[in-house]
Amino acid sequence: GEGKFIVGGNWKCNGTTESIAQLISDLNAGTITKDLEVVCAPPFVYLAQTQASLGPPFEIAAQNVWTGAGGAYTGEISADMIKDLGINWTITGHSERRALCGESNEIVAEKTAYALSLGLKVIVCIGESLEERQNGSTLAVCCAQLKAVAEVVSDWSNIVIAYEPIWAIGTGVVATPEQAQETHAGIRKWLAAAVSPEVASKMRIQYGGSVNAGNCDVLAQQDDIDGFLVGGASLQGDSFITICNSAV
Ligand code: G2H
Repeated sequence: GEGKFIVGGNWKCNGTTESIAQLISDLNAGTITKDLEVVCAPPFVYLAQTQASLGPPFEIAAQNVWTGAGGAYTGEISADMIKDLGINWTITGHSERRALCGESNEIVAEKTAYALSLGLKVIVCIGESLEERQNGSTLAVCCAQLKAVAEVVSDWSNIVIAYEPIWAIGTGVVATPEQAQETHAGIRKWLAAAVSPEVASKMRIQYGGSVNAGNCDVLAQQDDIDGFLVGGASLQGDSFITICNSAV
């Protein structure tokens, strides 16, 4: 794609005050040699700590938001609150939330649209299961996930798509560069037809799923890979900095 390379660090449900202080200190001490965007997503309870200590170029994201404004939604966090903190990003639709918390394509789309309506930038996660890949429905699944978004969103300029094949998440089984490139190209082709050629060419599509310091370079060189969403390796400052510096 045409946009600036963008790497996300999805810290998931990990960390303590102490470990996060160490990670932030390691990130701040790291040397980023490339011109890219970097967004770190700590657990909600560590957002304030991260905001107080993580310096540029690192930006901060929430890992999830509620579908709309606040109210009687015990245990939820609204996009309004994220915006109120001065945080500009959220992730939506991570496969762990789709699978473990029952978030449908429609719920993910609603969350995405609401966050965008407040001016947040959104990393929307999509991806297929192993069974879906094996039965040849990878692109159909990814495009159905995006179609739900297209039904409620008209301006895609603040969206980044993270393609994360579920079988590659946290498993150590990374998609091959060819598999990732093929799916990214298919997603971009769908965007061109279903949304517009301009949105398609500008869209940043991140790859996620067992990205690490050793496999990032060859993935980053694929034409349609415009960044990464990194889980496990984002918890180690040196690995995450290496991944950021794979930006092309
Ligand atoms: C995929 C990814 C981050 P990991 O979930 O979103 O995690 O890099 O640990 O596979």
